[in-house]
Amino acid sequence: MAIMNPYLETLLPKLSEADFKKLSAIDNPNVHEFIAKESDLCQPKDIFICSDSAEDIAHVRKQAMVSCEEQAILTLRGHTVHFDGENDQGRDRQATKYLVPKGITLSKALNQMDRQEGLAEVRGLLRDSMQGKTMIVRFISLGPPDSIFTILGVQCTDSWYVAHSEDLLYRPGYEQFLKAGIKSDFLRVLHAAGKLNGDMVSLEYDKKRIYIDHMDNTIYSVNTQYAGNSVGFKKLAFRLAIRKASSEGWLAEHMLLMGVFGPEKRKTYFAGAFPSACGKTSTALLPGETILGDDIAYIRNIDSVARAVNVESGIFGIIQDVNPKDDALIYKVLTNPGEIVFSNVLVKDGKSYWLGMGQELPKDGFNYTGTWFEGKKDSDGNDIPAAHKNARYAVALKALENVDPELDNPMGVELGGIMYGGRDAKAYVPVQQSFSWEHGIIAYGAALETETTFATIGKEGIPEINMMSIQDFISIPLGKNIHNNLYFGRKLKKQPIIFGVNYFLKEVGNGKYVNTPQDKHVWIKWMELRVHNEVDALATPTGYIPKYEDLRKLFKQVLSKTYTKEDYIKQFTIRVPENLSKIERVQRFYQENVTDTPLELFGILYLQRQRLLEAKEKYGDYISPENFEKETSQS
Ligand code: SPV
Ligand code: MN
Repeated sequence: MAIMNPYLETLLPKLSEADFKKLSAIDNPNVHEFIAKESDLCQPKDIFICSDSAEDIAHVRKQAMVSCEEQAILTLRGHTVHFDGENDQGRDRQATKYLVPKGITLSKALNQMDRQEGLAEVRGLLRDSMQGKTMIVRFISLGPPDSIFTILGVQCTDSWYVAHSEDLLYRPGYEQFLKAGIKSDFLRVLHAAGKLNGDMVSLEYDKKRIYIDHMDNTIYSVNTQYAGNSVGFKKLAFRLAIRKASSEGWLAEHMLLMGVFGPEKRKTYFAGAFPSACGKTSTALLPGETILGDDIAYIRNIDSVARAVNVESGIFGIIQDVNPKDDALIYKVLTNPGEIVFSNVLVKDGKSYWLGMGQELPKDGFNYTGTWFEGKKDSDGNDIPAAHKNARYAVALKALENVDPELDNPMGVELGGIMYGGRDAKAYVPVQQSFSWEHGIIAYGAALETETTFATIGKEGIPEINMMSIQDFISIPLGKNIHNNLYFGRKLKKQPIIFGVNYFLKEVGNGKYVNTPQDKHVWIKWMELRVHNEVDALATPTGYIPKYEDLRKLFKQVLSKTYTKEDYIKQFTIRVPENLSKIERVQRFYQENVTDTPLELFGILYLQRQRLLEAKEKYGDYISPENFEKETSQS
C-alpha cells in the first residue's frame, strides 16, 4: 500500500472506500497526481477506479446502459449500440492539434498550435465539464503485458461507453500498474464528452478539441464521443507512441498484423499499412488465415530480426460492406450472440442493420440522426442514409475463431513481409514487390497516395499523400520518420520483404475497379510465396510483379476462379504517364512541406522515373506485363 500522499488525500472525498483501496494500492504518486489534477479541473461528483476485476468490468458494462450511452440490441445477447452526434462521425483532423512549445515547429503538413495557448484553451473547455457525473479511471497495457513492447496508459473519462469500449479493444493494465511501482512511465488521457443532449450525444461540437501535449505525455479530448477521438488509446496515444519509438529506435505503425499460410501449413507473418477505410481490416480478416491485429503495431529489432505486436486486443472496425460474401468471418461474429458494441448503425425491432450488409434494409428505424425514415433529409437537403458509412463495431479479438495463438507473445512475431496500400485509382499495379528495403520504404511507403474517406470528417475522394498511412498521426518531423524507417531496416540481419498493394486501381477511362475485393487473398498468397522465394517475378520499372501462370494457379486454389490473361494484362499493365505524374506529385509534396526529407527519397524516385522513361522509349505509354523479363537478382 502506498503511503498517503497529498494527491490521494485530495481524492479521498470523491472515492468510495473500495475505490480508494484500489487506487492507493498503486505505488506511483504520478498516477495519483494525474487523477487528482484532472479531477480538480473537471469536478466530477465521484470517481470510479476500474481494477479490471470481473466485478468492475461488469459495472462499467452495466453503467454504459444505465447512463443510456448504449442501448441493448434485444435480439442478440451481448449486443449494444451507441450513437455519436451528426457532426461527430469520424476522426476530426481540424480539431486535432499538436501543442508545440514556442520556437518549435513540426512539418508544415501537421496541424499544430502554441502549447501554452492550447493548454489554456482545452483545459478551459474541460473545466467543470464532469459536474454531476462520474469520472472513470482505466488502466491499460498497450502491447502484451510484461514485454519489452509494453507501454502503460491511464485514461480518465466521463463516458461509460468509452470505458466499456476499452474492455473490448485493449489489454487490462491495472495489475501491471500494481507491479510497475514508483518509477513507471505511462501515457495520460483525459476525455470529457461535454454537454449532452437528450439522446446522450455531445452537443457542443463546435467546441470539440483534441490536443496532444507530448511534453507531458498527455492527451486532451473534449466535446466528442466518436471512439477515434475519445478512446485515447487508439489514435491519440498512438501519436505519443510514435514519438517514443522515434527516440528509442523502434517503429510504431498504423498496421495490421496477420499470419498467412503457405504450402505445408507454413505460416508467415505480415504487417500492412493502409490508410483508414482502405481495406486494412478486411485483409487482416481473410478467411483461412490468422489475425493478430487490424490497426496499430509496434515493431522492434530483437536480435536483428523485425518482430511485431498488436498494441490492441480488439477491433474497432468499419461495418459498411461487411457481408457474408466479402467478409464472412466477421459477418458471422456480428450476427451471433457475443459482446459487441455497434456504433451509428440503424436499429429496428431490436436488430442492427448497416449499409452493404447483403440484405435489404428497413425503411425506417433509429439511427445517428434519431428517428429515421427513408427520404429523411439533412439540413443541406441531402438524403440521410439508413446507417452512417463510418458506422462501426467494437469486438474483442478473442471472439474470433481465427485469432492467432501468438497474439500475446511478449516477444511478438517475426515479420516476413510488410505491405503498403492506398486508394490509388490510376497508377500502381494491384501487387508488386520492392527492389530493396529502401525502395519499398520510399516508393510504396513514403509515396503512398490515397483519397480521403468517410473515416475522417470532411470531403471524401480528395487525393492526398498519406505517408506510410500515418500522416494523420505522425508527431515527429516527416523526414525523420522516413529516416527512422530506412535506418530500422538497415540494422536488420533479415529484412522483411516490402510489397506495394493497391485494391483500388480503376480501368483507364472509366470508373470500374479492375479487381474484386476477394482478389486481395490471391495477392497475399503470392506475397507469402515470394517471401520464401518460391515463385519468380517480372521486373518492371516500379517493382517486381507476379507472372500470369502463378496467379492463374493461385486464383484457382484460393478462390476457385479462372483467371484470364486479359484480366492479368488489364491489372498489371504499367501505366507510364500516371506513374510519372505520381512521382511528380510526391516530389512536390516533400519539397514543399518537408524540409528534412532524406535525400534518398529524391534519389530513389529519380531512378524510378528513369526506369519508366526508358521503358516508355521502348514500349510506349501503357506497357503490357508480357514485355517484362524475369528478375535477375533480388537486392
Ligand atoms: C481509423 O480511422 O484509422 C481507425 C478508426 O482505425 S479510428 O482511428 O479509431 O477512428
Ligand atoms: Mn486505423
